[in-house]
This record gives sequence, C-alpha cells and structure tokens, in this order.
Amino acid sequence: MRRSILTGALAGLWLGLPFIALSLLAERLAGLRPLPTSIFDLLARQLPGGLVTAGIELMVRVLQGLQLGRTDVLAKRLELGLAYLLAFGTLAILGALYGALAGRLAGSTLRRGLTIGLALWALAWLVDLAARWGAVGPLDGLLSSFLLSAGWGVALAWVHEQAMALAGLPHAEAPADASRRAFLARAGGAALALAVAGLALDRLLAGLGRAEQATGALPTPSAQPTPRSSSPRPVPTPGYVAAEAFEPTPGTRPELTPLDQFYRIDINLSPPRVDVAQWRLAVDGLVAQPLSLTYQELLAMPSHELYATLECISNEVGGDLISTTRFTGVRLADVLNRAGLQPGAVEVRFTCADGYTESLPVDSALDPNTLLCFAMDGQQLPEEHGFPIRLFTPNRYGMKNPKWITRIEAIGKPYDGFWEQRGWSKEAWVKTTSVIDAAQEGGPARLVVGGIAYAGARGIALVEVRLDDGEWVPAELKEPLSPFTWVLWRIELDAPPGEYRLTVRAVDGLGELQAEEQTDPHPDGASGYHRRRVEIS
Ligand SMILES: Nc1nc2c(c(=O)[nH]1)N[C@H]1C(S)=C(S)[C@@H](COP(=O)(O)O)O[C@H]1N2
Ligand SMILES: [Mo]
Repeated sequence: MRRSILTGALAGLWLGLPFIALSLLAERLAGLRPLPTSIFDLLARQLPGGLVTAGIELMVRVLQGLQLGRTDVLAKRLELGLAYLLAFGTLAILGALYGALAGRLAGSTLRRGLTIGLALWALAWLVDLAARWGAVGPLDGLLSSFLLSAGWGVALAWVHEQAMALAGLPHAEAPADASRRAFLARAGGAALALAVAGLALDRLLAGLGRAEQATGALPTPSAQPTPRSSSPRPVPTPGYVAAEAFEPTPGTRPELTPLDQFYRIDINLSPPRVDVAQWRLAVDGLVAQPLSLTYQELLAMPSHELYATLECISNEVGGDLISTTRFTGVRLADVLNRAGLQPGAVEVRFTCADGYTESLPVDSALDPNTLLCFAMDGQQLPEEHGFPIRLFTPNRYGMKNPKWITRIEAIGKPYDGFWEQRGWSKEAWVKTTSVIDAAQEGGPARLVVGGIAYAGARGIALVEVRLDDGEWVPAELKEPLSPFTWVLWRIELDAPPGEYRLTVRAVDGLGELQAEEQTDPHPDGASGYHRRRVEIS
C-alpha cells in the first residue's frame, strides 16, 4: 500500500511535467488557464485581504531587506515558484490518492486512468471558477484541459501498473522485469521529451505572438504645456537648478527609468494577453451615449504626453517600487465628454482584463492630466504595463492606475476597488518621500550626497540633509522633468574623517514637511525618513 501511494505520487509528479508544459501551450492556442495560474489567482483574489496584504508586506520587506535585486522581479519569481510548487504538489497528491485507491477502482487500466483524469479536470475547473468568482469569463480551454487531464490520468494508471508489477516481481524473473523496466524508462523519457517540446513550441509562439500584436506607428502627441491639475499646485517652486547646470552625484538613479527597468506590480502570474483586434473599450454607465471604442478609434483622438513618476503603495521608504517615464495617451476627460457624463455620476469605475477594478472621483477622472495611455517612454505599452491601454492619474499611488482596461463606467455612488476591498486606502494619495541614492567622499573631508524626492503633483520645494544630529542643510534641486515627477537633489558637505549617519527629508510644494513617523505601507503608504551610514576616511 505504501509503495503504491509513493509510486502514484512520483508518477503524478513526473507526468506533471508534460501536463503543465502542454497546458502552457494550450493557454496560448486555446485560452486554457494552466493549473499554476488558477491556483495563484485563487490565492491572490480569494484569500482574505488581511492575509494577502500581510504576505505581500512580508515579501516586500524581506526582499528589500536582503537587497538581492529588483523587488518586483524577485517577488514575481517567488510567486511563480509558489504557484508551480502548489500545482505540482496537487498533481503529486492526486497521484498518491490514485495509488491509495488503485486496488479498489474497478475496470481496466484505461478506465481507472480516465477516472483519475476526470478528477483532475474537475478539480482544475473548480479552482479556476473559484478564482474567478463573480467574474466568470469565457470557459475557453474546456476541451483541451479535458484532453490533457485524461492524458495525465491514463498515463498515470499505466505507469503505476507497470511500476507496481515490477516491484511485485521476485528478482529472479528477469525477462518480464526487463520489458517493464524498458516500458517505464520509455514512458519517463517520453514524458520529459513531450514537456520539453511543449515548452519549446510555447516559447516559439510567444515570439511570433509578440510580433503580431505590434500595432504600427503610434500617433504624435500635440505639443502643449502641461495644464494645471485639479489638485492644488502652488506657485512655481523657487530654487530649482536648471537641468543643464545640474550635475547629479555619481550613483544617483537615472532621472528617467529605462522602460525595461520600470517596476511592475499586479495581481497576475503573467500579464493578461489582450488580443488588440478583439479588444474594445466600453464606456458606459451614467453617460448619455455609451461607447465601444476600438484601439484605432481611441488612438485617433487627440493625444497628449507627460513625464510622471509612479509609486506602488507597498513601497517601503527608500524602496525600488517607484519609477519615472513619459506617458502618452488620450485624455480620459475627452473620452468621457464624448460619451457625455450624466449629472448623477460621482465616480468612474475601471474594469480590467485581469478582473482588477478601481475607481476615481469624477474630478480626478476629468483632470486634463489623467490619461488613457497607449505608450510609455515613446514605446507601445508593454504587455506587463497594461497593453493595450492603462491609466495614468496624478497624485495617487500606482493602485489607482489600472492596466489592461476593458471598461470605463460612470457610477452614481462611490466604489471600492480591488485593493480598497482588501483594506487599503481609498484615496491613495502619495505621501512625500525622499531617498538617499548615493553618498561618497568628494575630496578631502568632503562628502557628496544625492538622491530623489517625490510628492506627486504637490511637487518638492525643499530637500534637507543632515549628518548625525547636526543642522539640516538644504540640498540643490534639479528642475524636474514635469510637475508630476520626482526631483533629483544633490549636496556637498564638510565632513572630517569619521562615520556618520545621514538623514534626508523633504518639504512638498504646499509647504508641508515630510512625516518623520515611521509607518508601514499598509493601509495608506509608508512614511518616515530615509537614513544611510557613510564613512569618511
Ligand atoms: N489591471 C490591473 N491594473 C493594475 C494592477 C493590477 O493588479 N491589475 N496593479 C496596480 C498596482 S498595485 C500598481 S503599483 C500599478 C503598477 O503599474 P506598473 O506595473 O506599470 O508599474 O498598477 C496598478 N494597476
Ligand atoms: Mo501597487
């Protein structure tokens, strides 16, 4: 019995290789959602919000503490690892279950295999439906997942039978032994070969798919000054150093984040693939004239661009979940005006291809700097950043900037979006933050320091640095790329040899000093001063 269970578990696991590899292929060809994806989606969407939040906070803190590399990339790898672990674990458990019951299941090997295959099929769909609870999309992949599950089950039954027969033979019975051994070796090899072939084909199609989705030339945005945002922005901040005259301290991050280094955060194992030919942007709810816009229709509207910084609300002070780029898109206000907002509308709700939802008050939605973006850094929106369309809205954390938007709906009462339902801030206003990127010797007894400061469209009026508990000394501020981006700062200080603790703080454009009190990211963003140790020899 123990042997049978162990054999079942191992066979279930090994046959999981082709099962999962071919599921990935079926995802691309037939819209199947592979088991690891369903399991991950179930965890991310259906676990209690407090648990998910605690898990994310722990992950972000550990990753940023260990400084192993980019938090967003490592976090996705961890999530991917967890999803695959759980999927293979499920297959091993089903295999073990088969091993436990094989003796009692009636019928031929084929029939027993089909039974366990059906069990896998049903389980996979249960998980998938539960993951998408309340938002059941098309049940693509019903047939392909049946074939794959049945194939896994039948192979499991055969392999299990041969392995058990082999185990039951006394050592003397060499001939039968040999043919069974050969069968198992062949089956194992075939499973592996199938897995490798499936993965290879999937990668190949991934490359082709990318080329297909290329949508041709993007429209050129009209050149015009950035209009004022609805949130108050005071008189232009004095004391900026002109861009040409500003020399960042070596080691300061680039002012414009290279697109492939722009942080990525979302609730998906892999970004949803939106077929742009099928995609429509629905604009409905409390509007005079509901719209259904194609990608080309949207791009034909007047486009605008602005430089802006985006920061995740889960970012720790000094963390790397913050980036700056140039967003290009169509004003959400233009789209809403085309549909005609009814007077009863108080918020605009966004629904996304991954089931994510968010909302903005009408005044933020009508802000001329709230854009439905089709490009970042002048490039067609990358898949992981929301292709074909994502939102940029000033002053709020990343969670208020939905990606892969499919529907925009004017609604008559406030709505809590995905993260708000899980206990995060509804307004999600960005907190003022400042970070030391670089601190080093700049000649005898001189210390040069540099970094960034950010406060959304409130702007940064002042950055100050101090050594240990000394005086706060104002830093030089580079003229920012726009009212919506972080500000680069630098400073040189006299510092006799010794070891120091550097602290930085900022004052926003409204004259408000950055909060010193250290708080966790949950529920409305991290606060506190960034500090760094430095030694002058
Ligand atoms: N559809 C969708 N949009 C989303 C999310 C998501 O999970 N799904 N995550 C939000 C969060 S929490 C952040 S921080 C930003 C990150 O945008 P980026 O990946 O382009 O940096 O996307 C937001 N938009
Ligand atoms: Mo976020």
